[in-house]
Parts: sequence; C-alpha cells; structure tokens
Amino acid sequence: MSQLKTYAERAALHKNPSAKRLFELMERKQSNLSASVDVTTKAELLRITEAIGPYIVVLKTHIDILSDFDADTAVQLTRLADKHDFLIFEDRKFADIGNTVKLQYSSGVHKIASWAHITNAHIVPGEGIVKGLAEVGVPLQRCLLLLAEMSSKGSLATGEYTLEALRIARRNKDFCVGFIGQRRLEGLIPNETGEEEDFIYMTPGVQLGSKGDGLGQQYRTPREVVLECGCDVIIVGRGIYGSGDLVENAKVYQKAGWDAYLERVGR
Ligand code: BMP
Repeated sequence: MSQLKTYAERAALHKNPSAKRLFELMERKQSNLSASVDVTTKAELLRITEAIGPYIVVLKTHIDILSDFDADTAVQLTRLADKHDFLIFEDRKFADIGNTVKLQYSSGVHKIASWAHITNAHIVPGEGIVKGLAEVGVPLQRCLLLLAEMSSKGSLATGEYTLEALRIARRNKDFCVGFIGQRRLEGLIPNETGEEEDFIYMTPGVQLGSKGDGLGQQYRTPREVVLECGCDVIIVGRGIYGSGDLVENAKVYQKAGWDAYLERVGR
C-alpha cells in the first residue's frame, strides 16, 4: 500500500531520476503542491513562478499559450527551478503516433524535452506513444505521466480506458512513472509481476471554495484528493493565481496538501 508510505520511503522505490527527485524534494520542502501557471506572457509566468517557487515542488506549464515564448523562457524557468528547488512539468498532453510525438517532444520551437523534467500523454494512440516519447526522454532522464482520468465533466477517460493506462504504465516503468488521475489505480487490476510497485498520482481539479468553473472543470479539496483518494501531488491553477495574494494562496494550498498527506501516512 504505497499511499501509506512516506514520500521519503517511496523515493527509494523509484529508479527513474526525475521521479526519485520529486519524492525527495517533497519531503525536503514539505510540500506536495504543483502550481499550474496558465498565463499568456513570459513576464507574467516568470513573475508568478519567482513568487511562489519556495512553496511548490512542481511548476506545471502550458508553454504553447505564451504569446512571446523564446529560448530564454526555458533558460529562465530552469534558473528558477534550480533556485527554488522544483521540477518543471510541461502539460503537453501528447496524443499522436510514436514517430510524431518524438518530434513534437524534442523539436519545434519549444524543444520540450530539453527543459521539462516531466511531461504527459494521452493513451488514445496506443502504447507506441510511450515508446516514441521514451526514445527522447529516457536518455535525458525525464519521466512521463499518462492521463488515466480527467477532472472535467463528461470525460471519456473512464472504465477500460483507465485500466489500459495502468497496464501500459506497468509495461513501461523505466519512463512512465505515474498518472494524471483522480484516485489511485493499482488496486483495480492485480499486479502479475508480484514486485512492489509505486506510481505517482498528480491530480488537477483542486480548489478550495469553488466546485467548478462553468466550462466543465470540477474541483475537489486537497483533503479529498490526498487523504480520501490517495493522490500524491495536488495541481492548483486559478486557486493560486486567480484572485487574492499569490504567495498567501500558495501557502494555504501547500499547508492543506501537506496536512492531508501527514494525516494519510499517520505522522
Ligand atoms: P485550474 O486549477 O485553474 O482549473 O487549472 C487546472 C490545470 O490542470 C489546467 O492547466 C488544465 O489544463 C490541467 N488539467 C485539468 O484541469 N484536468 C485534467 O484532467 C488534466 C489537466 O492537465
């Protein structure tokens, strides 16, 4: 039951360098907070990241929404990640055949693999998407999350689709270290290898004081996500940068996520 283990204990179960580092830094920073900074200019992205960097373990980006992305954006994000000790997760949601995603991950304007420690993929195309991304990501010590479920109303990622995400992840554990999902999945299908397994669950659709956004997003609280559903990292976007004081908001979510984790592991 890996959700009852501490993040420090779970760091030892991971061989993938980015996954191991994530667990170690959660323990070090006493945070399981990922901020999703969905803004459209480089200056705004860097300003917000500088302010909340001390409280987060993962900065989640949608780099293609920046109107003024340039190579220096990646340099500055990497500098802030080193300064404040967090990982960068480009929420690219790859969804094409293996050969195409390899190019989308390594090349183009964004060269995602060169700066993002973590990225994610839909499994719509089948397992080839993971194989293609792994050819680029494994040599760079990156890791991948599969979208097993989504937070939005009417999501089609349910049932057999979700189970297939678990099966694909089990077959590609060197690179595919976890899921974007709403609850832990390991218990849904027996693990035939008999080996101890541990996946990271990063969960969006988190906000205190709102149930949704009118465009299908559905929110739960950090406590529901971490304590009741066993997820590991809460992803908070507008709850942090939407209104009020950025730093105060980040501190509130850091504490709420961490308290729920402490309660879960009985510390
Ligand atoms: P917010 O907290 O402002 O609703 O933002 C949620 C973020 O998480 C967005 O960047 C969105 O793209 C992402 N996301 C999500 O909301 N639900 C999912 O199932 C998967 C996501 O990546």
